[in-house]
Amino acid sequence: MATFSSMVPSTLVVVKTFSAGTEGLGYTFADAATAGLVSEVLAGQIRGLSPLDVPLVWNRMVRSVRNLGRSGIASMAIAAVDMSVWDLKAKLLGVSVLDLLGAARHRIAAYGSGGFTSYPIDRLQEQLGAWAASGLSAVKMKIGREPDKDLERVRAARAAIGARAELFVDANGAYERKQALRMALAFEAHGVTWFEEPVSSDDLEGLRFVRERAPMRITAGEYGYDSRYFKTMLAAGAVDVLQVDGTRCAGVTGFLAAATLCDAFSTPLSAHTAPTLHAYLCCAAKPACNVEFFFDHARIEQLCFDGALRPRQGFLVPNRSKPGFGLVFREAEARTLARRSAA
Ligand code: SMN
Ligand code: MG
Repeated sequence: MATFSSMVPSTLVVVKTFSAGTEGLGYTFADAATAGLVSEVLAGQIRGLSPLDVPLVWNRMVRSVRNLGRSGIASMAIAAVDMSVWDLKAKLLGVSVLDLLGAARHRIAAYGSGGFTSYPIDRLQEQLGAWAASGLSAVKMKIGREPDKDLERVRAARAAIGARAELFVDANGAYERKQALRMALAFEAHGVTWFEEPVSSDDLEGLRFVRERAPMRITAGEYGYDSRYFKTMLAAGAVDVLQVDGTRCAGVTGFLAAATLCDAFSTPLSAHTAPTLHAYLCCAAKPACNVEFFFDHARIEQLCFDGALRPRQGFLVPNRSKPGFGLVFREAEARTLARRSAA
């Protein structure tokens, strides 16, 4: 477990599982308490099970957190272990996770995500402009902390990227319903094509209200920890694109279940953060439309893992020549970096 300071401190929790001398690797971005839950609760539940029987392993873990609460930290802990078991299974079979799951596509579009509200305009423009120039077909910025400044920031972002890329905005639920709608109509003039969490994602009627009146796609789902959450959001007609985060919704297994729901509701799926993990999953999941290349997680993946993916001409391409997720944990470097970051 290692904490990296940046705009918001991100803690990387890495889980190793073992079978027949082979090591599986999984991770999540979560509170440090997640690591304790893995070692104190989950490890004892799955010891001795076969990594080939992933659903059995997953069910054991889910059952073991019944009285702790299935969402939040417990779900993120299960996510890291589940990813590790999928990685282990693929390695034992000598294939990449994408070959194990079967590919629906060979590469997936990545969108650059950063543009934090704490950035001054020049930094915002530099970051988004560089992503657009590198070939990413969409970039995302944060809005909503100071609503008075949002339009000016959106205008500046569009000026920096020109017509090269789509512009996405993420309000993290900062607006009231009608305020969100007014902003959506104003953003349209700057070609915003994706409005994430215009109102709180707990307000499903509010999301639907904005969705039915705004021209761009309305998206949400990043706080989804289980299938019931996603099903409720989809059934409410709240989103044009469902955002799913496998590091939160109980891993590869939970992500694939969400993808099946997206299929059933004819709704595209976008992966939230953790780009390397999600590149593999989005190439396997039929309804996937893109992966978020979230600046902070991409940076941590690059620092901590050999084999972390970077976009090539706007796409993430899983490495099918390596077993599992193709990652090697740079443990010593990660520990040093985390210590330095904490100092
Ligand atoms: C986000 C929230 C929490 C962690 C990472 C990223 C953000 C996003 O809402 O969608 O990028
Ligand atoms: Mg978001």
